[in-house]
Amino acid sequence: MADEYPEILSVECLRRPSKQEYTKEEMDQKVEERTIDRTSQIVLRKAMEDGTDTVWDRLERQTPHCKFCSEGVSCQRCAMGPCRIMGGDRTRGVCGNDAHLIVARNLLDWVAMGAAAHSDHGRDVVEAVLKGATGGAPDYPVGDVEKLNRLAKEYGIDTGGTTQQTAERLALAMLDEFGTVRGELQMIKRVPAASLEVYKKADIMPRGIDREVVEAMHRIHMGVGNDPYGVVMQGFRASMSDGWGGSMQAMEMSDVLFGTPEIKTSRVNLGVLKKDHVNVALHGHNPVLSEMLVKAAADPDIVARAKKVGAAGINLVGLCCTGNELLMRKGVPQAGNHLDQELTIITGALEAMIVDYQCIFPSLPFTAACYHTIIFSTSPKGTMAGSEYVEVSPENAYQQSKLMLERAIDNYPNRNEQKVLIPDEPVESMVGFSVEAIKKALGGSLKPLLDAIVSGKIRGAVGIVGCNNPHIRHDYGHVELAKRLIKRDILVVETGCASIASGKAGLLKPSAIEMAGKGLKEVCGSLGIPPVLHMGSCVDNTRILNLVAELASMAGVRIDQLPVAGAAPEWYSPKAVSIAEYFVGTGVSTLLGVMPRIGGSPFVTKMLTDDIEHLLNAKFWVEPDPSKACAILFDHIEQKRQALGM
Ligand code: BF8
Repeated sequence: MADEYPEILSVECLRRPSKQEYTKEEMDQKVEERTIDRTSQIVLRKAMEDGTDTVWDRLERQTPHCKFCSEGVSCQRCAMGPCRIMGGDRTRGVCGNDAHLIVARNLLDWVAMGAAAHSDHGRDVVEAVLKGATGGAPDYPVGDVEKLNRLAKEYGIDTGGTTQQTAERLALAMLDEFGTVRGELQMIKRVPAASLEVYKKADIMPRGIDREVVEAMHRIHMGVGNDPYGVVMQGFRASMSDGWGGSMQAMEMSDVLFGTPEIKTSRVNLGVLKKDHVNVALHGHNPVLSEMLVKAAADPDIVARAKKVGAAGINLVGLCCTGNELLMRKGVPQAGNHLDQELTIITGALEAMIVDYQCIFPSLPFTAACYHTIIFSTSPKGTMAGSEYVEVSPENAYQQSKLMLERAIDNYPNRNEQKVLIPDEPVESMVGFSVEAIKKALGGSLKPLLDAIVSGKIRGAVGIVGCNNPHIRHDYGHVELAKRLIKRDILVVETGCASIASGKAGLLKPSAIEMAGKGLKEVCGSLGIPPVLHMGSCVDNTRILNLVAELASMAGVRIDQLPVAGAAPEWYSPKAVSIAEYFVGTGVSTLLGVMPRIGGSPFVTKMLTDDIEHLLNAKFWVEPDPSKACAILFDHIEQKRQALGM
């Protein structure tokens, strides 16, 4: 068996194919075209000179893409096909489905995938709380008792006994929501009653987290969901089970375990790596692992071992969303976002990268083989060919974390100084804007923010969220949109890779108010905060849901009446599709910078960008140009203001 897969089992350096040679001029041009971040440019240039393959090189080799796949009209859902809708006499697949149904099913598949990923992450966090409370995982005590009690009250749980008893009851109540027989989720009731009515009328109230994902999978099976409208609508309901269920549980229970984020300052970009330290990058999503690594890195045995090999210490840095979680709570510096994951290795200064799951390139062990980096995979769900597997669970996380850090330290002498390039000057960033932290900054409530919006000093707010996608110049979509919005006095709140893009571009510094319009500058300047607020990881998009729910309740209006919008300028992931759908489902119209694969169906495209507004009072736009995107969002916000008589 092993002989059949030699290329998988031998972990060899992933080189750019020799036919894909770049001249010096081409390298200069490509570096500029591929990313706007200065430190990413420096290391990308090194990658090209080293001949190491990157995501951009692979995209180039995959281009041009299949038109049928890009428009969503290829179907691989059963063994009678595969089919493509090509026009002429081929307007239906073998089973008789047309372009609209194929597009709708493919879209629902993506939403379900994204909702499942977020929610399964949520389940892992809740299980860690449960194990911490019942003695199985003593390294996970409750870190925020106040939040625990607040949530318990919301779930109607008695807080009379010990903290552990409350945590156990709350965790069980949340786990019950994955397959509940009660038929409704608890936290969606945070929205104003009038918004709830809209969801009920549209029939997108989620009945259970697993249930909606399973039903989505059922509906896309051949011969079940045979009506594109019904198939698309199930996507909204599945995404709502993510936003108001799985992701919200992940966010709230991570706060319960590790503390609710508070405002703090840290540093961002590839320059956070240190020449004289053992550098270890934490990549993935779940803080259950990364928080333990932070704890283990402070263990005196570990520190002493690092010194013994001649290093000044251990330097933990974050990547992607687990990095965002650590940045928010612990101020751990962030090396970069999605398209920086390979570059972090290519600096030649990384002793180890420790991953759990989601958004991790399967090629990383092969990139690492060009340098000296060890890739550790840790989750049974996220095993990875070519990595070193160290299984981590809440029961053994501390010991396993120490073990991986020891291996990283022992790898420090293998660093080849000739191959090292660490760009200098990380950018200072103010982070940690949980809703609780925003309230604290405002003196205890969101009222001053609402007043500033009503008075017009702040015209409204936009949540810029989501990924990087090599189809878009790295960070360009996020940064250019954010700059334009703040100039027009629109407050920007950010999560995920978008927020890291802003950090690298200096938009998370309080001094960035100089780029803002007069009113926003005045409000943020008086508070000493930046005009772009870092609200965390992708599951922390639920903090944005809570923010709009509270603002709407305070104003006595529905969420869809607020002068707010969402934007995902560089999205790539099915998780982002689920987020976008629960934003729109909740009542927050959302702009996408990358066209989803729905272009092959005029019906589905019109439904999402137009007709759905009659049902949900919110819709999608697709616009890759930041200038035009800003104009769309600004007009939308002004229309909402006008409708409210502001
Ligand atoms: O969950 S923003 S690239 S890292 S999917 Fe992934 Fe997108 Fe980054 Fe986090 Ni979210």
